[in-house]
Amino acid sequence: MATCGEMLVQLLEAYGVKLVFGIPGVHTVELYRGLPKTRIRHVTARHEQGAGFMADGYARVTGKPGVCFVITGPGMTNILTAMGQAYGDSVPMLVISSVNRRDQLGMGDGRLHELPNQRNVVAGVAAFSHTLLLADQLPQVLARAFAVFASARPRPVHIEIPIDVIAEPVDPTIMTVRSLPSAPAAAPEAIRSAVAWLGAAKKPLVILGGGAAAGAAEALALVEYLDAPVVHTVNAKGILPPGHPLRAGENMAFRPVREAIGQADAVLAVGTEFGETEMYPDPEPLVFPDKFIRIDIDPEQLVRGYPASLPIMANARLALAEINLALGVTKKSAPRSDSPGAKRAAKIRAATAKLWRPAVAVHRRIAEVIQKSLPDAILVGDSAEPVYALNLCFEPSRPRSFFNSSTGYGTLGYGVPAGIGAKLAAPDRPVVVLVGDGGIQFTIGELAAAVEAKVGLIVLLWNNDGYGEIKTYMLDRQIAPIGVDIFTPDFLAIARGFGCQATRPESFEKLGQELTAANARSVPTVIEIRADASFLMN
Ligand SMILES: Cc1ncc(C[n+]2csc(CCOP(=O)(O)OP(=O)(O)O)c2C)c(N)n1
Ligand SMILES: [Mg+2]
Repeated sequence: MATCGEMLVQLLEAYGVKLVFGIPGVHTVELYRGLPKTRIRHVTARHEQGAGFMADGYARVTGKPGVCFVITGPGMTNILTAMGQAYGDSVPMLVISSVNRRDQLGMGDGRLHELPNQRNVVAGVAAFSHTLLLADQLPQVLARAFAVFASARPRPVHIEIPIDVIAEPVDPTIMTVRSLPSAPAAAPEAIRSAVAWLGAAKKPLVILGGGAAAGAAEALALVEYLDAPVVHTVNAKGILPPGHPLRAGENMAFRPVREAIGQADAVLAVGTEFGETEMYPDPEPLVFPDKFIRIDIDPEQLVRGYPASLPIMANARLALAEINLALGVTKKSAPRSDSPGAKRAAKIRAATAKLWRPAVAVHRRIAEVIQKSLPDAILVGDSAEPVYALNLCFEPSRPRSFFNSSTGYGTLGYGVPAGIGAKLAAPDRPVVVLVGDGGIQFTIGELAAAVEAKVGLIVLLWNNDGYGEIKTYMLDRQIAPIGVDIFTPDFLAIARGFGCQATRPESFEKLGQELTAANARSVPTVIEIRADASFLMN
């Protein structure tokens, strides 16, 4: 007879799970007992928050849920921040934790790792949080989790298993995977209305959000057919290939973008919640035309914030494919730079670029070196100056290749561990982490996890000796900059101590060489750029 814990890992494998991120403890060892009988690889983090961010990075690159094993109590509270980031950015994640024995739940006896009402603590950052009270219920509860990942708004799911239940023998014949529902398609009448509006529009505009990445090819074909300028969020980057003439730009805080939205005669927004960080730091309200179509998998999202005049509840790919079919969009029409839509897009782009802060230019040059040395790189960012700059201008080679924690929940400490997850998801692609000296200190221990997992991650560390963004914010508001000029350690020595390669290039040319060399290694490389380096000033 197998135990509940052993069956759990077998079921995970049957659902396609290849990697689990975690830190074992006496409360979760029974989850590990069965692992050697599967092909699931366990990647050990140095802090549960790191495990959660790794799962997040893995999920954003693959579109599949990242899975974590954590202990009751501190393991669970440690991973909450990562779940918060994944919740905010609609990332699929499965967190399996232990919890105290059933007969001890809620008793407050001071048991090891006891966290009163653990499930309630987690519920706010999860699609659902479930306590498995009977081992036989495992197949149903796991199927519920994978049903969310298959066909609902992606979000973290938490399943906690009492330590007596994990060790219980179960009947293997009932431990089976269930057929999962397919993603929802749109109502035919909604598609007909959308087609009528879009087909008749003279000045359409399309806003793409992270949810549209699921239908990237369909979205690209549609905007080219419509000749519609495209505004996209950070998580939609890459849906339009680099240099695409219809790219109008990002960040809806900029007046030229806002005006273009207001002047369009039909707007289609796909898979976006119009989050505040897409309009940061100046979230003036947007004005939409009467013909405002939204496609979203989350019905509530369609009536929040900017409610659509034509709400379409569906998976983005399915809805876009239906619209394309009805409009007769068969294949990609070659993008033309002299079309009316491309001219509108170019105007918005040019007017917006004039409003960027001067600091953007430095980070753009660094990004150019990255793209020249490592053209297909995935850029995983923390929440730091280079990230805000590249959110405005970077054009990755394809979707799911540029993401960071400056969006949504906006935590620090995401970059390094999320980069590890991304590299494990796409081992053949370069992964470059953009992180500041403040953010890296939150999760610097994960460099050890990266060395151990043999991931050739590239960490581009922007060192300005402090919480630069917050210092600027304080100074702009005539607040004395307290708490922002921080002591920063010798990062190169620390990186080497962890077993990483470490270097501080002093020219753009050297930076390019270091990036290329780093990409050939199977150990991580930390490349430090000092914000006051003289080569950046030229
Ligand atoms: C967990 C958490 N604590 C605090 C903040 C507030 N915060 C946002 S950016 C920032 C500065 C980060 O410093 P660093 O990583 O060095 O980036 P820099 O702005 O200097 O480029 C801080 C403290 C946050 N976003 N998340
Ligand atoms: Mg800094």
